[in-house]
This record gives sequence, C-alpha cells and structure tokens, in this order.
Amino acid sequence: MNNITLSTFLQKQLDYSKIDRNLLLLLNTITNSCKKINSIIRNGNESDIFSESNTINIQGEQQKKLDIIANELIIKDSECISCLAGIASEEVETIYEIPNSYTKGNYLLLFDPLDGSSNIDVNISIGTIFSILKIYDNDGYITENSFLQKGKKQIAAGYVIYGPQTNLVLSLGEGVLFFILNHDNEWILKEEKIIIPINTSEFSINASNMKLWDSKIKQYIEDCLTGTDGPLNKKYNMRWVGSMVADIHRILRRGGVFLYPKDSNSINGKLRLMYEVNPMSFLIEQAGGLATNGTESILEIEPKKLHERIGVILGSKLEVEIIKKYYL
Ligand code: P6P
Repeated sequence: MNNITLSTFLQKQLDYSKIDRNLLLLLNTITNSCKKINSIIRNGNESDIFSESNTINIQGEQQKKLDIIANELIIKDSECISCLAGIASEEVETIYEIPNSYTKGNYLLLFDPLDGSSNIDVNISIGTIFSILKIYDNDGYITENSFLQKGKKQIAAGYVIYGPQTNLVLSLGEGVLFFILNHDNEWILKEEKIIIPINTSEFSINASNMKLWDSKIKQYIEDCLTGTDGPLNKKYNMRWVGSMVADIHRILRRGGVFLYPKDSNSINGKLRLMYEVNPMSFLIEQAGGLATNGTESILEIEPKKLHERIGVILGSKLEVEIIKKYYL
C-alpha cells in the first residue's frame, strides 16, 4: 500500500473495521496540526518564535514561544471534533477538560507538543509526540485517573520529527508505519512495517551524567567503552542528540539503544512516562525492539501521576536483553 496518503490509509483501516470513525478523525486532526507546526517551524526565522517566552511550564522548564504555540494549536484543533473525553499535555499541569460547548467522545489524547524544543534555536531536529488511550465507561466525568493507564493500553502512538525531512511515525498496534511529508503537504506512506535491527553496537546516553548513574549502568557503559577487549566483545559507537524524537528516530531506522536511566540527581528519571516514554516504548516494541526501566517492561508500568518521570532503556532487542542482565 506504499505511496498512498495517510487519509487514504486510515480510510482503508476504517473499511476493514480496524479503527472507528472517531479514531480516523482524531489521527487526521493531530497529524494536520503537526503540518501546521511544521510550517511555523520552517518559517520561524522570519519572527522571534524561536525565542524563550517569559513562562516556566509544569516541569519547571523555561518555555519557548513555540512550545506554547504548538500546545495551544493542538488543543484548539482537537477539542472540537467530538472524539475526545479529555486531553493531557506536557505543557499543562492539570488535565484539559473538553469545554461543555463541544460534544465529548471516548478517546484521551496525551502529547508533548514540542519535545526537544531547547534545541530549536540551534536548528537541531525536534518533534511532537502523541499517545491515544480510550475510556470505556464514559460517564462524562473525566479525572486524572482516567489517563493513568498502562502503556500497553495505548490505542495508537506516534511522533512527527521536524528535521531535514518531516516524517510521521505511527502505530495503531499492528506494526509501525513510516510517512514522509511531501511537497504537496501530504503525508505519504513509505513503509508499513518498520523493524528495528535486533543487534546494535551504538548506544545513546548523556554521558555527562556518568557520576550520577547507578553501578549497573556505569558497568554497562564501561563495558561498551572497553570494546573488543571487554566482556561485550565488540566496538561500540555513541550518539546523543539531546532530542528524544531524533534519538529514537535514528534507533527505529538503523538500530541502537537509548538510555535515560534514573540517577542520583533525577531519582525517578528525567523523561515523562505518559507522553514521552510510553508512546516511544509502544513504537519501539511494535517495531520488534524492547523497552524497560531495567527491571520491568515499560508498557506494564502502572502510572501513579500524570507527569511522573521514569528511567528508560529501549531499542534493539538483544542489546536491551544484555543490559537487563546487569540488573539481575
Ligand atoms: P539532557 C529534551 O528536553 C528531553 O526531554 C528529551 O527530548 C531528551 O532526550 C532529553 O530531554 C535530553 O536531556 O539531560 O541530555 O538535556
């Protein structure tokens, strides 16, 4: 089915009863919002939207103007399509309740509007990450608890990477789809089933945190650096972009292992479970990789809070298995 548009692909999924009409509309809406964000980014130099706003988000991070623009754009585009029971954003402390003026649906949208945005003013790839859950007993009353579902419950997950190309990577639970944004501003399907190479010799970690890591991660990275003279007996390479979407995209395309473990500074980890780690773990495992916090599968973690953080190791299956052995 290559070279068809996303809309045509989703219509076929609807025809085969793989998705319902509301999910089709929600996915078309989110990916349309990402087209708008892409256009704003590509034209950003003509204005000061790459600059910092004078606000701090719930995470305690300085917001870029584009963080706020992207966040508001996605909320405004999706709240009115009668598919959502609620929205959760990295940029908003509480859940966003759909205004009573709009009809509510059964889906929950969680997203990080512009992950890695601290890199935007130095022209490094950034991205929008989204996760879709569903509620089944929609008595119309949504609380934070409605969102606190295990990652394996995701109905769909994906990201758009705004890089040298603009790509959409999406899973509906039956493999990972790869789309490019073409010159006609259409999402074009190029691959229906991304598979991550099972082996790798490339690890991705912020090595400046080394003194903060637990002994297991220290030992693994040390063994990687020892190369063919060490227990892992192969020469490793390292990559760290500092933009999760860029690092994960590289791993999905050519293999690798990404580590952002909890450490003595970030005792629960840095990355957010619900709208960064869960969607990325869903994609990685749908592509044949593995995602763990060292001892448990990420997709089995029972969330406790909307913005909770978690340590994460994910990527090529056999390399993640090697790392898990350090935790035994
Ligand atoms: P560090 C970006 O702020 C982000 O949330 C992820 O995109 C990225 O992987 C990580 O933080 C980078 O963290 O500590 O290297 O700046």
